Amino acid sequence: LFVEKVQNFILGVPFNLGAAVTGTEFAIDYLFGEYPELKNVIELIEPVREDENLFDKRLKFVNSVISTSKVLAERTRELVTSGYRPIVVGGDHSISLGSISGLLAEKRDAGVIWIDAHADMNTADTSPSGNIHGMVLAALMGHGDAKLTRLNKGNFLDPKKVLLFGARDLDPGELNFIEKYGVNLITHDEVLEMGLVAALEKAKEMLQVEELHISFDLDSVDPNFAPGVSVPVNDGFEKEEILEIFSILFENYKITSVDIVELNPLTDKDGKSVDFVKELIDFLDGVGR
Ligand code: NNH
Ligand code: MN
Ligand code: MN
Ligand code: MN
Repeated sequence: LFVEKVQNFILGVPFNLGAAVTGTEFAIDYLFGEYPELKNVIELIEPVREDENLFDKRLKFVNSVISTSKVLAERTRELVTSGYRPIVVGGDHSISLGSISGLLAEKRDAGVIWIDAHADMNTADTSPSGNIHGMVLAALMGHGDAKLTRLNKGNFLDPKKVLLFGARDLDPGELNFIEKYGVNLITHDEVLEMGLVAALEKAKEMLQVEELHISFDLDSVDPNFAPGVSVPVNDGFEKEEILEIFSILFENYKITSVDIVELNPLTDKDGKSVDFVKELIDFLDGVGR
């Protein structure tokens, strides 16, 4: 049997307005700038900068988030339709509103694993910060401000097809959300208790989908190994564990697309985080299908 290898296609999105701090807008240069040959194999999605109501503390920079996500959604959809696997490198996590909306426009039944210290399931009403990178997963399931939920044109994610993996910093509103809508959750503590392989077995039982999008937030990693993020949280996965998670997911599912987000050059130390992200991108290049 001849199985054609799915070609990865890297989209770089140097965007930071979904987060409170500056930094992630420099991640693409930080990653690819010193490798001109790599810069040839990535395509840049230029952030769209819109006028904003700076008094709106509930949905900060919402117009720019939406406009940028629209462009990214369109491009992601085209790539998926053409048989590519988009690898969307951020940028802050708000860009997943674009990548996942684009994917769902083409593949309505795909699931999502959200590997993150956080749940990103706040709404404007529950958010402690007003930062949209903490709201995108709720919006993709159809909850939150209409400005955000409109973006994917009703192709909402079914909570049963979403799995939060490795969360260790959940806000009260997010815990309610998870309970109320039945979102699948395996916390970082649970992974430590069960062991990684058993946790991924459980993930397989919970997430009964064929096609899967991996949304990888670098702050899921222990800050000792990847300090270069915007919202660090103590503990977290080790680098080898992340590579093992990706390997097993590629065995268990058809991986349609991947986000790699929240790399922040301004908080990185000794290039630890950027080296790890490069290693992950190299790994994705080598995967079999
Ligand atoms: N939960 C917090 C918020 O809504 C922090 C979110 N920050 C993230 N998410 N980096 O991945 O603002
Ligand atoms: Mn996140
Ligand atoms: Mn996070
Ligand atoms: Mn640890």
